[in-house]
Amino acid sequence: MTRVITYGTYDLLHQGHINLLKRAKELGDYLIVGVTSDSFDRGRGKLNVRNNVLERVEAVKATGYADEVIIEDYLGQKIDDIQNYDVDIFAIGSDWEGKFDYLSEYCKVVYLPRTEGISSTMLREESQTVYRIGVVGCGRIANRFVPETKVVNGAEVTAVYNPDKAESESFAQQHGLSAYTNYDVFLNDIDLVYVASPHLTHYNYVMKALSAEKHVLCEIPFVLSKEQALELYKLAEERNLVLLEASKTAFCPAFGHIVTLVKSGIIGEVVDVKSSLSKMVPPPTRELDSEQAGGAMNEHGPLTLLAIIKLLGIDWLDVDFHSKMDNGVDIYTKGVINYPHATASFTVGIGVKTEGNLVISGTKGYIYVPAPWWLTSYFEVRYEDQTKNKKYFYSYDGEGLRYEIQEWLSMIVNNRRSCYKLRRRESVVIAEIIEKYRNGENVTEI
Ligand code: C2G
Repeated sequence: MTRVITYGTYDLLHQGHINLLKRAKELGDYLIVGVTSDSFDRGRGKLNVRNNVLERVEAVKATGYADEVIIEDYLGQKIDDIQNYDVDIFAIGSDWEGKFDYLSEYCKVVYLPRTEGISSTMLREESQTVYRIGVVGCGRIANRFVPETKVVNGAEVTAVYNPDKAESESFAQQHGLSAYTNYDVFLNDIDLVYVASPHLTHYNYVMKALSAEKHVLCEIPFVLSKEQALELYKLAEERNLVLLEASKTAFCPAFGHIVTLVKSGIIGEVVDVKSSLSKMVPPPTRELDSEQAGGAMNEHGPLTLLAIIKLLGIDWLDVDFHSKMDNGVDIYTKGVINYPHATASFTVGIGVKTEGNLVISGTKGYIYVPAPWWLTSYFEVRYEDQTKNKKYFYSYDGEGLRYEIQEWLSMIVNNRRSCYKLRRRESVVIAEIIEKYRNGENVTEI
């Protein structure tokens, strides 16, 4: 009996897939089909897959060509499968010509003709409205945002708004966009708004965008008070719009895995979370300007607090802060947040350098995420018995903004107003703690 194996994502299963499976089956007597897992696809940069793994497995089974369906979940698995399943022929479409020659050490490798004129990408694009994104602000993060949108299907940045004409035009020219200096006209010409302007302007821009029925992704710090955060989320809810805080770490796959590992109890009960982030900024810059809500807390509070809130929850008891000030802004702040059965601390610096790691301590072990933990790509779970330690590696593609953009679009397309990766109530608590700091509550100067 000749055993054949083939692999694929099989998203939005189409005639090209069916032809391929038929040809693969005809090569032998028994066909094994490896369907990629969702996390495997994310890991190899396929962020736009529409059907989940169960739907894709069902679609492959329904073709009637597969004698057996397996899940492909890790790099190198093909070699294991070929040996485990006693495979004679590995078959794949001709778009992979040459790429799998290394498997010929284990079995025969056949590249089958690919069906022209159809692909999952084409189907995704055909069935999808392409939203026009308008960017508010022309700073560093806005510059990084535009190229990241290009790897996510379903949206395209078409416009930029900045009250300063020269800045708006230069940004537009650089990225091939239309430049606007009138916010109302700008809002009229786009579908979605990404707010990446100076901190103190977020509230007004978001408010106006929601009032104009636009979905919004807003940079961190989202807003600087609990009341403003609540008001904006309420408005979004009333208008059935997506409002998402662009806290990029929340959406990156490795950070999500840390949260689920912790919640599943692998380090026991969490007793302490320590998160730290420092980035030195040379003057003169907005970050060091007290008039523009500069300071380490405003700048890095959102991400360090995100880690604490995601891991320990929103029911904190009290918080105190210790700051080193310079020219009216905190260049370093250390905060302690107490919970009923746990404690947490964070350190943020823009004029003091410190190790930027994340340590989550539990009753059975701890998780160590080295700097820069907020761009999570690697972490370790450590125990007293070191033989039980485990290391986790992830890719963190590009600037990492693609994950939040993908989530934002997915919420819009699927009509989801809330996202478990960053709940609205969690975002409100982050704004609340930053507000307490700004109001000088329990702040000691050092
Ligand atoms: N295919 C085809 N004709 C098309 C489209 C796809 O013959 N018009 C084939 C591909 O060449 C592949 C299979 O259908 O053999 C599945 O394609 P995808 O779902 O795009 O999966 P892919 O990303 O090619 O995954 O480990 C996974 C494999 O490396 C392949």
